[in-house]
Amino acid sequence: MKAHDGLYIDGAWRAAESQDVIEVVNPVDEQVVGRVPAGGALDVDTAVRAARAALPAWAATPPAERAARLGGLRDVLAARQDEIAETVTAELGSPPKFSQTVHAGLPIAVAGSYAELAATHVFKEQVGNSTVLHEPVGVVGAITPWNYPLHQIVAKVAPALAAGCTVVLKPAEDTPLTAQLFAEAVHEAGLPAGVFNLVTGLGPIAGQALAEHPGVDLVSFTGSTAVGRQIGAVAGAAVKKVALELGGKSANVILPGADLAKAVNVGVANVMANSGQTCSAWTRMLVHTDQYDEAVELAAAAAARYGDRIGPVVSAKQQARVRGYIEKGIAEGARVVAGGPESPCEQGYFVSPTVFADVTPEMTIAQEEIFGPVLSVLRYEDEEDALRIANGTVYGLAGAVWAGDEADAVAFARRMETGQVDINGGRFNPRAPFGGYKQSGVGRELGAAGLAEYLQTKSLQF
Ligand code: TXE
Repeated sequence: MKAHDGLYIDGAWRAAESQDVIEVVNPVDEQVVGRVPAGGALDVDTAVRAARAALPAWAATPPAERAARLGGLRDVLAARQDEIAETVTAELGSPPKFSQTVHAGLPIAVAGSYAELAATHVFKEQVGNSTVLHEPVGVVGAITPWNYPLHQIVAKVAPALAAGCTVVLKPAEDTPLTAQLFAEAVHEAGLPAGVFNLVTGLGPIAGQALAEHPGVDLVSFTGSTAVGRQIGAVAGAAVKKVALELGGKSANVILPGADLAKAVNVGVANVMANSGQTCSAWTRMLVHTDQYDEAVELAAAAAARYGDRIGPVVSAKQQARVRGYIEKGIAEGARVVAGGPESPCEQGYFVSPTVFADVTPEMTIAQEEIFGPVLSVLRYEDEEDALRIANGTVYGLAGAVWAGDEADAVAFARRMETGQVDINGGRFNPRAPFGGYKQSGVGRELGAAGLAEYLQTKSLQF
């Protein structure tokens, strides 16, 4: 696997000040697939200075031209789709087909959507005697996780560039090779030097230095709620803008009258996708008590069919974490009906697709984000009970409602405290706003709402 031994700063690959190195491990065979620099505070400072220097010219570039550059970036990503998929598979361990369609396909669509939005967005409007200008926020510090390595990057960098901001990216230490490939694509697309900069490194070192840097105007973070809280505190103290996309514990609510088999099968597929490492995954399935036993049986059968078709989780640390949650579920009295804590393979960070029955709302596995292929099936007595359970966590990222009558599903969805809800299956829309209620985050990504995060407003009165 190709790996650069430098950082991409001011339009070129440069040696890091820091001598530290990150070894990238393939989660399937535990072999090292690349080594990248672990940048330090000095490297972050160099990158932020480059982004600041590039800001005035990029902010003043007409939106149509920024749109054209983003279109070029989309085309380079599309031309390199196979390479992206291979890189993600090498460092995340995801099955090749999933890497191709989702890990590579989705960010290409998102980059394309921002090429269009940059061209059509209203950056200047007249309100009575005022001209209202929507101006770039400035230098963006983007900190991304490993679960969707390229999507998480593009969902921040594309709208930031569309808005006229410049960016320093600190990607997850588990998946820096995809980030390097993205930097290559930015270069190939001919974006001006300094508009996008990449500092690979560790969270508490490079990530923290970026969040704290006074030259950063906005920190956009996706990751754990614990780190999000720290970054929010740092940003709050400095009165700088912050966008946080954090964890979830989403409910898949199956109302009586829904197509039960379809709702359960799609629900299991949703949790198992990407080995459960999706913040919006429907990790709690809520079923009416009359249909509970049938649903559990269907879910266990569906999970068993997944068997060897899901990839590993990202790291030994994540595998241990997920295993800990499965053991905790058993200890608290939930019943394993598929999978369990034992790894199905001798080598690699694999976790068996696991389904728990007899889960009650207050159990740890029904409250905390597991981030592995683990589904909890809960029972409810009536719709009010279902709503109370669905809304009964600190999170509010996503969810699903299934009903015989779509209007019933919509009525229920409107009462859910969550940022997005799929109705009778739904289909992911890369242009619809994505983000959380409650402790799932602050701000939105994707579409026009995602672009708005990177703009600030100025009014001129006449
Ligand atoms: O996350 P971290 P981890 C959740 C999920 C998972 C758990 C832990 O539940 O099991 O978080 O994953 C950087 N200052 N999600 O440990 O640590 C880090 O380098 C600045 C949900 O991987 O939050 C990486 O780039 N940055 C999620 C990014 O933060 C810091 C996706 C995320 O890592 C930092 C991933 C610090 N002090 C995990 N410490 C989602 N919402 O999609 C770490 N980082």
